[in-house]
Formats: sequence, C-alpha cells, structure tokens
Amino acid sequence: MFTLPKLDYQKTALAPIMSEQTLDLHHGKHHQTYITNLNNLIKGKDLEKMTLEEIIKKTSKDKSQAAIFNNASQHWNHILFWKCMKPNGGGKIPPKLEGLIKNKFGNVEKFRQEFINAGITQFGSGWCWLSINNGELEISKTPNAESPVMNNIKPILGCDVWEHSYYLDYKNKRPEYLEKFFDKLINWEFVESNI
Ligand code: MN3
Repeated sequence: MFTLPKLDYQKTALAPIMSEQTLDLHHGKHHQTYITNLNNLIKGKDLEKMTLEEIIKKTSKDKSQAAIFNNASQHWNHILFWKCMKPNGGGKIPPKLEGLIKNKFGNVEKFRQEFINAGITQFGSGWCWLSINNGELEISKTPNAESPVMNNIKPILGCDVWEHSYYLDYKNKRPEYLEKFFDKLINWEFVESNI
C-alpha cells in the first residue's frame, strides 16, 4: 500500500514562486489521486508485493497495464519532484555537481538553457529531467507519466511541466515557470546527493 509522502517544507514556503494553492492541489489532490488509483489497481495482484520501481519497469512496455504504469510512474515522479525543491532554492550549485555540469555542458548557463528548453519543448503534459547515464549527465524530456526510470536510468532532478504544476501561478507561461523553478526552487544539495 503506497502512501502520500509529507513535504519537507510548509505549503506556504515556496510562495510566491509556487503558491500554497498550487501545492495544496498538486500534492494533496493530484499526487494523492495517483496513489489512490495505484493502490486500487494493484489490489490482490502480484504487483502489490513489488517495489514502486519494479512495478514501473514491469508495466511500462505493456499497453494492457497502462493505467497501472501511469499511476505508478506519476507517484515516483512526484516523490522526486517534491524533494527537488526547497524554500530559497536555486543559486550556487555544489562543487561536485558543478564539475560534472561543466564537463558535459561547458558552463552552468548552457546547462540552464538546455534544461529549461527541454521543459519548454515537451509538447503537452510531461516532464524534463537531469539524469546520470553511464556516468555522464544527460538532459531529457518525457510525455505524460513516462520517465527515464522505465529505461533503467535514474533521474537526479525532475521538473513537472503538466499544466497543474504551473497554471494557477503562471497561466500559460511555462517558460517563466521553468526559469523560476531553476533559479529559485531547486534544492541542489538534494540533486547532488542523488549522484
Ligand atoms: Mn504533477
């Protein structure tokens, strides 16, 4: 039985970058609904005994299991997403992660542009990611509930670009949401701890 993880910060703590109302709905309603659906869908099945990552990998390539995959993967994605933010986040990237970024992207500004651009160019609902693939950083984007986890790649940073994540605070301005997320919300110490 999966349960909603508590946030590490107050629901008012990310405002005005991410409002209390957005967190109330997004964490309390949207994320909770994925968990409720997942628990109902796996009830009495072998999947009930598996870890979340095992469920995602087992169901991701099977169209008949799409509802289970979608809810399981969204649960995983949101667990990471909440951890990737903190009050007064953004700013200086810790040295170990900064070194990997400079190796791969040249400088932090190029990395920032590429990450934000992945989120902007994800057509419709989805996610943008920073992952480690064979020891190298990699930026990617996925539609709907999908994530690199289904391909055995573990993201270290994820940003939700479904409209429920930004519409109340930014209306249609997804680029502004992504810039504020990057500059003011990312918990870089947490991201680095995932390496
Ligand atoms: Mn969401």
